[in-house]
Amino acid sequence: KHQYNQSLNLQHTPIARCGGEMADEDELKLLSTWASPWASMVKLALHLKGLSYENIEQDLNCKSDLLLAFNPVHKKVPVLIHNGKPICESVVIIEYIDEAYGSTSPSLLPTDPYERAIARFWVDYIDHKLVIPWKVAFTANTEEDKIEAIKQILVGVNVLEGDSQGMLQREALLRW
Ligand SMILES: N[C@@H](CCC(=O)N[C@@H](CS)C(=O)NCC(=O)O)C(=O)O
Repeated sequence: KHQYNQSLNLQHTPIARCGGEMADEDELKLLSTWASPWASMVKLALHLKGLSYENIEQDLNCKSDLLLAFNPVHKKVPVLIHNGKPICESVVIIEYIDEAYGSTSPSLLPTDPYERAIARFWVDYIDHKLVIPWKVAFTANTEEDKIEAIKQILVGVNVLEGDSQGMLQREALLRW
């Protein structure tokens, strides 16, 4: 086992036990900015999972070596650093912490595969139809671009609310 770990340079790496518990020291650092909705989603997930972490605020106008080293592909926040290993992209991070800390905290995703697929569908929907247009509106250079992005958000919200109304009605009908 020792030789195997040495060949993979795993001798100092904490081992993820089955069920997701982490052995030895367990350190979580988050590269984020206060204004990032994607970083806020990760912070919310960390809080829901009851995990403590060190937040390292980033200046996106002058990106740190840490951010460039840990997210060389996109150079964006959020980045979670778990025991020195980076995980990028908010949804990937959230699913990672849900799996890595599966047995020690409440699950964020449903256990049923179909329900998981539905949850992922709405996560993707919110990202593309609400959060991305919100960022466009926030950073738009012209009033027209801003108005166009806000219109897209309103359409997205209507679909979301319409569906939740529909689901509530279906639930009520089923109970009746
Ligand atoms: N798809 C990414 C989006 C992350 C993102 O766009 N982050 C912005 C801050 S809100 C960023 O770091 N921007 C820096 C840049 O674009 O150079 C995720 O879900 O994590």
